[in-house]
Amino acid sequence: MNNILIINGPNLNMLGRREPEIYGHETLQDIETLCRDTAKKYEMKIDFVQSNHEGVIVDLIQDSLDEVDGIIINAGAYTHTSLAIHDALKLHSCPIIEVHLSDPSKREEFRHFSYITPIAQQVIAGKGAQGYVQAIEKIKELIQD
Ligand code: DHK
Repeated sequence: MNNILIINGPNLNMLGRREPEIYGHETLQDIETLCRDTAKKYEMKIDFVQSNHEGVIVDLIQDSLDEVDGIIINAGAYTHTSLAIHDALKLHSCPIIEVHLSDPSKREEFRHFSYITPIAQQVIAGKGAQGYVQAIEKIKELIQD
């Protein structure tokens, strides 16, 4: 069974009450349930994690080396700042999909650059919680190829 790691960065634990007009009304728990239902449908196993701490995310990425078949990451604000997360992801040879609930390219200029994009097979942005479902489907497709 394919094993997918889904990583959520800072402030994503506040979904539901965090700028709902931008991030939607779903909580992170709702998104986790959606991901678990999707993974079950495709007979995949997921680890769904969230951290507000850059080093913890780096540790999670390192610890998953040789353990996962794909990574889905919404690094939150670390998307735009973290060379450390970029470098950790580069250790992996499995497919990596970058997800954002909003579309950072249509927001403030400081959100336009991403350290994740250069190492991601695909970026899914502006699709809300459904973006996570699309990311799981894309990973499935990439693993099969
Ligand atoms: C989430 C965040 O926390 C922001 O810092 C990013 C991203 C966008 C999202 O849309 O999911 O800029």
